[in-house]
This record gives sequence, C-alpha cells and structure tokens, in this order.
Amino acid sequence: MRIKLVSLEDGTTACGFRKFAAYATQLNPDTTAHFVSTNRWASIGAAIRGTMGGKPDDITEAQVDEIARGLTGADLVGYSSMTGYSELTRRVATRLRELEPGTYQVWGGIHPIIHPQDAITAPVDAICTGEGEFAFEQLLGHLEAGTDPRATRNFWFKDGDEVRRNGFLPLMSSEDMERLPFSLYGAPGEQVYRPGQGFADMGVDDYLDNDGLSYTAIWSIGCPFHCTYCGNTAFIANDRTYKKIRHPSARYIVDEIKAVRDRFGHLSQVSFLDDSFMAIPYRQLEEFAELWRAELDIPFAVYGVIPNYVKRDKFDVLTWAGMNRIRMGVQSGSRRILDFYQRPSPPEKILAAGEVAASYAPRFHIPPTYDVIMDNPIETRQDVVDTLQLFYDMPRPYTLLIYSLKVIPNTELARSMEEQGIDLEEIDSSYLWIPPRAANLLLYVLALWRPPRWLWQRLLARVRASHEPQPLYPRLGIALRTLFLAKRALLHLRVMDFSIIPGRSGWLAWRLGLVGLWRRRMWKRPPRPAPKPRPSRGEITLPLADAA
Ligand code: B12
Ligand code: SF4
Repeated sequence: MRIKLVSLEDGTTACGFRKFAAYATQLNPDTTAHFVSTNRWASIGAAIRGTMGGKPDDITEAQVDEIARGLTGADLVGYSSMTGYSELTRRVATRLRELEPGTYQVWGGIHPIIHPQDAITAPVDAICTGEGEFAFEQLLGHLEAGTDPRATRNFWFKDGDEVRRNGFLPLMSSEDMERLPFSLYGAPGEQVYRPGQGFADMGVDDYLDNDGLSYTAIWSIGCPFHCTYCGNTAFIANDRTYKKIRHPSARYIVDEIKAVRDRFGHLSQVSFLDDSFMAIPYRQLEEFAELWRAELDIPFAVYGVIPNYVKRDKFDVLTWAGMNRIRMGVQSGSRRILDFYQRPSPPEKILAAGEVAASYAPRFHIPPTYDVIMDNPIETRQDVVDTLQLFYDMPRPYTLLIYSLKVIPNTELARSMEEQGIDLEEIDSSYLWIPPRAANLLLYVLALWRPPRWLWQRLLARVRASHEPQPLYPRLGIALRTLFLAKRALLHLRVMDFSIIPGRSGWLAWRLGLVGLWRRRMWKRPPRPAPKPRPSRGEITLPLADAA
C-alpha cells in the first residue's frame, strides 16, 4: 500500500508525528513523511514585530493546490496537525478529495484528539482520537485485508451521514514505548514543501533551518497536573491514566539520540520537550545522567519544568550530565489567576523554584526561560501588576517567553470562558500577536534589566487591566523586542549554543571546530553529586512521578 503522511504544523520538528511515522513506516515500508514548513528565517521579522511566526491562513489557494497535488498517487494520506493548523488541514483534504476522490484520508495529531467534533467535519474518512501507533496498525490491517475498519478503537469514522465514535485503546505502557522504533529523523525519502516547487527531498539545510544544531526529543509523556488552559485537560478526560508519567528506559532515549548523531554529525545540543521531565523520579534521572555523560556528553535543555518539581538534587545530577538550560512555566504572578487556571504553583513556589534555577546561571546554565501568559480578559489591573511584580522580584538572571492568551477549543478554560460570556474569537486572533501594551512591554524591560524601585513604581502606573482600552506603543515594542531577542541570542552564542539560532551559522561554527573547542576548553560543570544510598530491599519505590 502506498502511504503518504504529512505534518501541516509549519515546521519539521513535529515530535509526535515523527514517532508515529516511524511506526507506520515499519508496518508499511512504502510510506513517506512530508512536512509543510516555511523558512524559519522569515519568522525572525515576525518575532521582532511580536507575532509568533507565519499564519497558516497566509497559505494561498495555489499553494494548497500544490500541497494536495504532492499528496496524490497514494492509497492512504494521513494528516497531522494542531488546532492552529486545522483550517489548513481542512483546505488540503478538500482539495485532495477533488483531485482524487478515492484516496483514503485520515487525520491524526493533537487537533483530532482535543477537538474531534470539529476534525470529523473535514472531508476525511477517519480521525485518530488517541495514540496513533497501535490503532493505525489495526486500521491498516483491515484496509489491506479488505475488511471493515470502522470498529477500530482510537478512531472516529464517517459512516454515511453518521459518525461512528469508537472508544479508546489503553494508553501505551512504558514497556510498549521501549519496543517502538526511534522517531523518524533524517530518514531517506523525507519530503519538505517549498512554495512554488512542491515537495522536495529534505536536505541538511532544512534540518538546520528548523532546529539549528539541536534535536528536539521527548522522553516521557504525561503530566500529573490539570491546568485548565492546557490540552492535558482533554487527554485526561479521555483517559485518567494520562496523568502518570510514562517513558521508555534511559538506555532507549540515549540510543535514540546517538542514532541521530550518527546521521547528523553537527548535532551539538538536545532539547527535551516533555511536559513534565522533572517529575521523573530521581533514580531514573540519575541513570539517564550517567548514560548521557558517558555516551553523549553534549549539552541538553529541559523544557516543561513545573515549579513544584524543581529540586536541587535533580538539577545537580542533570547539570553534571550536561543540562545547560531550563524552561519553566510561570504563567501568572496572580494567585487569583493561578487558581482560575487550577495551577497548583502559587507565587511563593514559583519564587523558590526561580531561586534554584537562577543559582545555576550563568556559571553552568544559560539563564532560565520562564513562560508567561498575558492578555487574559478576566485579569484585573491588580492581577496584571501582580504578574509584573513577581518577575520584578524573581531571582535573576532569567529571560522570558511572553504569550498572549489563546484559548484552545474544548479545554476546561474554553468552557469556563464561555460561561463568563467572553468572546473567544477575539482572544483567538490575538494569539499570533502580542499587543504592545504597557504591561507586555514592561515584561520585555524586565527580561533586559531590573529598573530601580522608584522608576518601577512609576512605570507600573501605566498598566491597565487586560480588557480595558489602553494605548499601544508599537515603535517602543519593536525596539524592546529587538534588544530582547539580541540579548537572548547573545546568551546562547556566548556558550556556542545554536539551539535557538536556525540556519548555517551554527553549522559553520561546528565545521570550524569552534563548538567542539568551546566544549572541551570552556564548558564548566559541577562535580558529580555523591550517589544517594539505594533503597533497602522491601522498601516500596513505586510512584510514577515524584510527589509534588
Ligand atoms: C513537542 C511540542 C511542541 C514542539 C514540537 C511540535 C510537535 N507537534 O511535536 C514545538 C516546540 C514546535 C511546539 C510548538 C507549539 N506548540 Co506544542 N507541544 C508539544 C508537546 C509538549 C508534545 C507533543 C508530543 O510530541 N506529544 C507526544 C506524542 C507521542 O503525541 P502526539 O503529538 O499527540 O502524537 C500522537 C498522536 O497524536 C498520533 N498522531 C500524530 N500524528 C498522526 C497522524 C496520523 C495520520 C495518525 C493516524 C495519528 C497521528 O500518534 C502520535 C503518537 O502516538 C505538546 C503537549 C502534549 N502533551 O502533547 C504541546 C502541544 C501540542 N503544543 C501546543 C501548542 C499550543 C503549541 C504552540 C501553538 C505554542 C505557541 N503558542 O507557540 C506552538 C505551535 C508551533 C507550530 N509551528 O506548530 C498545544 C496544542 C493545542 C492544540 N489544540 O493545538 C499542546 C497540546 C500543549 C498544550 N498547551 O496543550 N510544541
Ligand atoms: S503543568 Fe504544564 S503540561 Fe501539565 S497540565 Fe499544566 S500546563 Fe499542561
């Protein structure tokens, strides 16, 4: 069977899609993976303007046609996308249906999991509402045997005018994950869409444009929390065991990265995007650290750090192994808004976690990055001031990733906003744009420099509640963001880290031996922490995630 899989997420990172595609290729070797990705360099201008990259609706009808034509000639086409790319997916599926009405079309990925009621209205035959691997294996078995696939779990099917909503397969266990092939990355036949040219073989430059010298990995899946704005609310509603942290062995993830490095000698840094990496118990992190240091010995960053799980012993052993950066979710400094998001990380926990995180920088780490969500229409002026004050008080150094609230449909936040009569459409449009209001600009100021207290109080006087009409300062916004981005880039370049700097510059530094030289001569790491005594026999060591 000829299968074409396509990730429409405007980038080639697509971790879940790559995992799924590796399994699908193992099942059916005549499978190719396609990526729709615009040039990352183009997004630098957007970042300065305060937008978050290209908008999928900027893709013209001619380009949609070109993408769809590139997907013809297959028996089955499988799409993968998040909600932000759902409209594009719908447009491509519609065009492909016109070009080749007989192609079996399936849509998987985050959007059909979180909002299946919407995804199933696209002109596709089925949507995948859960983990793809084992479900797709069953679906494929039916299609190959010519039997009716419509009872396959983790899928909804079109059945004439009706929709057949099947239940879920059990979530994969850690043992199941251990048996999965490594994510597809740099495999022969990977295709990337180039506007005006259609799909072409992916080359090293495409990987460099998307990931720099870095590789994005996911070791564990799951998060014990349940913040209302997060897709987790939908995953947990589908299966409560999603709260448990599941992951293959440390051996597996280290081997996955070694396999990437064998293919791409330039690989010099890894970013872990697990939802809750630090919730993995200490022993398993220690085992990971030992293998990492012995067999890879390159820097890695940990994203998705939750303040409640910031523990010095874990930081020590991971930093000894090579951790050089963390990214932590703060989201708000207002207790009221944190409660509204049902986020059990109150300001005092955030400050305590910030104390630990900042103490590793700049000696061992690039300053930590904190995520913050602004422009929530239910925030009062005091809530906004509380957020700004938290970052004013936060131990330095740090940098920020500032987001404008985007309400993901079908999450608990979407429901509670609707109950309060908030216009979600209005919030949706602000997601790709961070309005240059006083509060948002003050965050950029804080990421650059802490003003003296007297000046800070005067600046705070300009802050308004998010829903209030207020002046915008677009020119100042551009100036501050330019400085902010330049400072971020410098913090990385100082340690020859090209994980957030796409393109050939990092590759050149690597080719000239500068990356390796810096690592051998300049990279500082703390001594190995003393091994903790092993639990005595009979002691119970179970929890899938450490207690919060
Ligand atoms: C890694 C990650 C990223 C990475 C890589 C993107 C990626 N898709 O891998 C990066 C950093 C680029 C990223 C960016 C963003 N992300 Co993100 N990201 C994640 C994260 C943490 C893990 C994704 C993952 O790998 N999960 C594990 C894998 C195994 O699961 P999976 O992706 O669902 O894949 C499985 C199934 O869906 C299925 N499947 C997938 N494809 C297909 C295809 C077919 C045909 C079939 C049958 C099955 C199938 O099989 C897979 C394996 O079981 C998730 C949170 C989460 N827990 O999922 C957020 C998440 C996906 N991100 C989210 C968001 C909002 C974003 C941003 C918009 C944030 C922002 N404001 O900038 C950007 C979008 C950028 C872009 N260009 O797309 C939201 C999406 C919500 C939604 N409804 O769309 C999530 C759910 C987090 C949240 N807040 O709730 N993200
Ligand atoms: S801690 Fe992060 S991943 Fe976990 S539910 Fe909250 S936002 Fe989602």
